[in-house]
Amino acid sequence: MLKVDLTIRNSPQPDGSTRYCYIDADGHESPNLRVKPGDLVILNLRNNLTDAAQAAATAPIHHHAHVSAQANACTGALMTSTSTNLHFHGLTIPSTCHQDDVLKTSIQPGDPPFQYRFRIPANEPPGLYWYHPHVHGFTKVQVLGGASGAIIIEGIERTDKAVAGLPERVLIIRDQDLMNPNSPPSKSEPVVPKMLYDQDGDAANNGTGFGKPAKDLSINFVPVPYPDYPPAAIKIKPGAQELWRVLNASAITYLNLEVLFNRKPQPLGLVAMDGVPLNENGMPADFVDWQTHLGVPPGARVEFVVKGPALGVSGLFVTRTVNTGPGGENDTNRALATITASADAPEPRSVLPAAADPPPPPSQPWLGSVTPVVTRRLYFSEKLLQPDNPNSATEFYLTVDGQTPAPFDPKSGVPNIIAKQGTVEDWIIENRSNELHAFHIHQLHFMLLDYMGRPVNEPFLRDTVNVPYYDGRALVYPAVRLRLDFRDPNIVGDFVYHCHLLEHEDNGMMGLIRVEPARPVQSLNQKRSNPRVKNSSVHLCGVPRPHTGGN
Ligand SMILES: [Cu+2]
Repeated sequence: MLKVDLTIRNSPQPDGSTRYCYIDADGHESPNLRVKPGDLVILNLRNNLTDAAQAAATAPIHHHAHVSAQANACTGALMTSTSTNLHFHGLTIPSTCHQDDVLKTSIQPGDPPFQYRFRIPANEPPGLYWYHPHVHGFTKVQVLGGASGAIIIEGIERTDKAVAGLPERVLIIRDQDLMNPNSPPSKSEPVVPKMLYDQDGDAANNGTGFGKPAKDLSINFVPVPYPDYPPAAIKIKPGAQELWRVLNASAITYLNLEVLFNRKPQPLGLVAMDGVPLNENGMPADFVDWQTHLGVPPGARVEFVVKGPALGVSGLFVTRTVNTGPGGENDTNRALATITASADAPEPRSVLPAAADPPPPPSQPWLGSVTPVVTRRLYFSEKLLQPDNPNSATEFYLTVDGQTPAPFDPKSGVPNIIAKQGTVEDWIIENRSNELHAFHIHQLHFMLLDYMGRPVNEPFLRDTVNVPYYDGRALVYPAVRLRLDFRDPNIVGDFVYHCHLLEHEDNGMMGLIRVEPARPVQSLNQKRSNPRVKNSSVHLCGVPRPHTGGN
């Protein structure tokens, strides 16, 4: 069991921004939560947010309102700039109150600590997950302010022996408003076209990889601010192999990670994506996918093996520019951390066990080999509220083809999609807008089948994926094709899918899905008295977990 008390706090900064943070009972900021499959998590969240002027000023949908401390946090659903809640990104746990509900759960300042209580499924893949607030309309301001933390499901060395015994580092990359917004770019950079700004005041994409970025980045809370990007420092023993577990906890910034030695990109041994080992599908127990760069949308995670430089070799951990499209924000080339080899480098705080039992065999056929019951088409689109004014407010939509585009309405409760537990579906996600978006769905993972109309060889899972922007000329919209896994009994219920650029999500780029039980509840009850039929129900619904209950 993991029991943790977290308080979320915010504090206005001299530059007018507001920082948000989780603090545990011992004063640790945004602690890494480490659990094993099968563990019970009891997390008491206290809301100490104050009405930060900035949060209220940027609130796009709701207005601040007085909320009674007596309101039920499970059903109150009043979401204001000082409300909060938690989403456990990537975990396959129920979307019910006190577990992973974000549709109704809303905790107000002055409420007694709110208890999250859930069991990590026995078959949750080992890897990097994360927690962050998900209050509709206010997610961006809280996450951009710093409210996020890592969840590590232990045991990756059981699934992938290539990482057994390696030291590990958890690196959390967040974004924040620029610390030096008025500075000219560094003189060492190429000259860029005149910077343009979007309606949020963020630097618009200039397509060069240089100039002012929309946001600054930080790595484990060490800021790496524009314009000179003074990097954080990582010390490592010469030539040592380590597992780096990197979370992009940015609100709106895409990453494209590289490790450079003497300016040359080094091989990065990818072993897990979005919390799931690449070899969950039955590939060899020591599988490593060597790459020279790793794209990481906001919300996504990559876990990879890195080899330290030799003594005297200068190492740099960087993110390369991402082309977010003509409507996107400026996402620049920048350093994150120097990597310096040193014989007396301190040991990383955590080392993976050297010897490990293999994990239990998968209880379900591999997702890639299951036939989908339906193919759906969804699309991202945007609409300027004053079409002749490019700086007017924009509505953001994520629409099921055939339905009318509309911003997500938290009060509606009417699902856009109804799926059935026990099945597998293919979804084609199109982008009809001129900026890059990142598709994410709660409670489950998917396989990327096609990217821009071409099949990709990705026999592994993700929970967040980029969907490229439309250039206004191509005959078809850019699209990805995904295979979504609705087989887990834990995911019955209502939950959301959305763009993980949080300003898009807050402004409506989200939809509601209802996953219905494989069998009507009544017939399940009838079958309980008949063991023979119960067995057939087990067969149809996948293998139920021994106990995944919450309260
Ligand atoms: Cu988006």
